[in-house]
Parts: sequence; C-alpha cells; structure tokens
Amino acid sequence: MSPRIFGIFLIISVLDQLYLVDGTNGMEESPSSDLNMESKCSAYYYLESTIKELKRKLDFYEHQLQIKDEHNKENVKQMETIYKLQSQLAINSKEKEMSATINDLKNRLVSAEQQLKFKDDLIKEKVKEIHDCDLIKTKDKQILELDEKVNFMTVTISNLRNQLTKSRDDVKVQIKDINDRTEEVKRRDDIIKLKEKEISDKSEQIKNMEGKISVKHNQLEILIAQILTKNNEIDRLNNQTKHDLEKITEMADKITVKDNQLENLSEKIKHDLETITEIPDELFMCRGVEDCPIGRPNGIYKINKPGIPIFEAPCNSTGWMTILRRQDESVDFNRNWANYTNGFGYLNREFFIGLEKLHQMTKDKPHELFIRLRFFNRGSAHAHYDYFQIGSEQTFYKLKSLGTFSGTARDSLRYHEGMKFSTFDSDNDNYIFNCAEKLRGAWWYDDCSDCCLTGSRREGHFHWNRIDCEFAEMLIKPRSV
Ligand SMILES: [Ca+2]
Repeated sequence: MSPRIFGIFLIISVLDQLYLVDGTNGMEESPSSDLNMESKCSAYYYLESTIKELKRKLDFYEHQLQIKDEHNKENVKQMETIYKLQSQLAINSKEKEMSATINDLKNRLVSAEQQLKFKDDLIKEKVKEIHDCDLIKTKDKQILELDEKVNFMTVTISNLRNQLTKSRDDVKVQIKDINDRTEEVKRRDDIIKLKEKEISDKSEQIKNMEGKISVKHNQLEILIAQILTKNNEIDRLNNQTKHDLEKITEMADKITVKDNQLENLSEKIKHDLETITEIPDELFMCRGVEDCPIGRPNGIYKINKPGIPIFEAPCNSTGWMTILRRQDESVDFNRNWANYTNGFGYLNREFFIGLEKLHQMTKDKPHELFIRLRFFNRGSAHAHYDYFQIGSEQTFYKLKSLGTFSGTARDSLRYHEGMKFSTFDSDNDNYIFNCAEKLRGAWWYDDCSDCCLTGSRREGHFHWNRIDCEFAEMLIKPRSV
C-alpha cells in the first residue's frame, strides 16, 4: 500500500468513528445530551491529534517518496549509461571480428602473391630453356675451342706449378733464413735492451754523482772562501807580530841602555857609600831623617817631618820611600777614611803610609812618584811621574798633580789627576753610587777607575789599565832638581 493511499484510508476510518459517536445525527435530544457533548469533544480532540499525526506521517512519506523518485531517476540514468556501454561493447567486438577477417584476407593475399611469384619464376625458367636450345650448338663449338685453350693452359699451369714448387722451396729456405735472422735480431734486441737498461742505470748513477759533486763543489767554494779569510787573518797577524817584534827589539835596546846606566849608578853609589861611612848609623836611628837618606842601606827609617809626629817608613839606598805595597793579600785594604788618613798595615809586608803624611811631605817640596807593577803571567812594568802632590784633608786629599809621565806601563793614573780621595764611608767620587764600596778599596776615584792599587785582588779590582795586578809598590822621593 502506498503512503498516500494509507493516509486517505486513515482519514476515512476516523470520520467513521466520529459518525458512530454522534448516532442521533442531531435530530433528537436525549436526557443524557450533556454526556454526549463531552464524549464528542473528546473524540474531536482525538481526531485533531490523529490528523496532526497523520499529516506528519504524510509529510514523512512524501519526503521518502521524493528521495525514491530521485533514486529512480539516477537508476534510469545509470541504466542508460549501461545500455550505451553495452552497445559500444557490441561495436568493439564487431570491430575485432572485422580485424580478424582483414588479417585473414591479408594472409591469403600474401600466399596468393607468393604463388604468383613462383609461377612467374617457372615461366621465366621455361623461356630460358627454349632460348638455350638455340645457343647450344654455338656453345659446343666454343667449348671445343675452350678445351684446347684449357689444355694449353693446363700445360702452362703445370709448368708454372713446377716453377712455383721450386720457388716455394726457395722461399722456404729464405723464410728459414729470415727466421734465423729474426731470431738473431731478437737476440740482439734483448742485448740492446739490457745495454739500454745498463746505460739508464749508469745515467742515474752519473746524475747522483753529479748532484754529490755539485754539493761538494759548493762546500769546496765555502772552504776556499774560509781559507782566504784565514789567510788574510794570518797575514794580518804576521804583520802584527813583525811590528811587535820590532817594538820588542827596540825595548830590548832601551833596557840594555838602562842596564848600563844602572851599572854606572851602582858604581857611583858604591863610591858615595864609601865617602859617607863616617856618619854613624845610630844618629839616623835616634834622631830620624827628614827624607829617606841616599847611600844608606835599605831598611826602615824614622822620618821626622815638621808638622807631623815622627813615623817610620821603608827607604832604599837611592832615597826612595815606599808609601804603599801590595804583594800577598795579608792585609785588608777595604778600610774607612780614618784608616786611610793615618795609614795601616805592616811596613815589611803590605801597608799604606797614610794620606796626611803624603800631604805634609809633598805640600812644600816637589816629589817624584815611582810605581812598580807585576801582572799575572804578563810580566812587569813601571810608571814614573815627576811632580806628585797631595792636597790637604779639606780638599779630601785631592791628587793635585802628577807631572810628566814616563815608564813602560800606561799612563793610567792620569785619569785620576785632580780627583778627591774616596773610602766606603766617604764618597767623593763622580759615580752615581760609591766606587770604594764597589771595588772594595779606597782611591782617587772619578767615575770609578782606570787604575786602582787598593782594590780587592780576589774580585779583580786590583788593576792598572784594567789589567789584573799581582804586585804593586808606590815610592816617592824629593825631586832632585
Ligand atoms: Ca759617588
């Protein structure tokens, strides 16, 4: 049953129900009319709600119907497509059948063409056979002629074959010879290769040797250059030695002269001593002398100078007084100002006479100064100054003058001329620090020293012209003229 028909059926059954409820059909009033009215109303309400429900269901079924219609349309479309495809399929299968038929026809055509060609060939063959029949006679004749020619050619070929056999033997001999020669050439090739390898090795060795020779050559050049330099140096030293030898010879001559002078002097002294023997030794010993006496034996003498107390000093027979001696480090010379002012040490060993005595002795009477020096492994030397003078304590016992220099040592004391005396406790030098402290001895320092006869021998400060001394003596004597 369709939904629409079902809906109509429902409405009819409801109306029928209503009619059954109102059976009087409005014509007669019963005593229970109020009760009927009430049941009519309730039936009416029921009917109204039923109609509403039916409407809703009707709408639903109509909606469903629409959807189904659409599905049906879609199905129809699909069916149409299927029909189209089926018809297309049928066409395709027909095309295939046609194609197979065409192929079959093509094959048949090829077969027919082959048969046709075969027939053609047969016909051509038959035509040729007919044509050959006419030529056979002509050909026979030609064949006879050719046979003769062939016989002649056979003989010729036989001759040629014999020649060829002979030639082949010759060739074989030649080939053998060639093979032998080839072998020989190969053998020689091998020898040549060996020789080439040897040559290559030798070349390599020669290259190496050349490299080594080049290095040696460079070394040789360097050595030659060094030898040249050394030769120049030797020449220079030879010249220097020659010059030194000349100087030494000159000095030796001078020494000989001096020796002669000394000999004369000692003769003179001997004579003088003989003349003054009348003066008794005791007189010297008791009263003392103003200066070292000349012609008296060497020894310690009392010196009696105005202005200072009597003191002792070593004198020699020629009137020289020793004022300083360094010989064996038995006395410490690193002393203060007071010690140097008054003097210190032992007169027969190491000592210093004292600055005040030197000032008093030299202030009024010009004196000479003689310095004896002995160096470590470098022989001896002396220095002589002809005007030695020392200032007063107010001038810090300044080395006032030295006079003219002579001697075999260098004029090193000149550097100190005019300088004040300095000790470790009285710095009067021109050095930023204290020279006496630095050299561990007192001296007439400037910016330290060119010579210093009081410096520490152990520390290398006892020197003359910066050459270390082993022994030193300073002697003075009043100037003879
Ligand atoms: Ca200073």
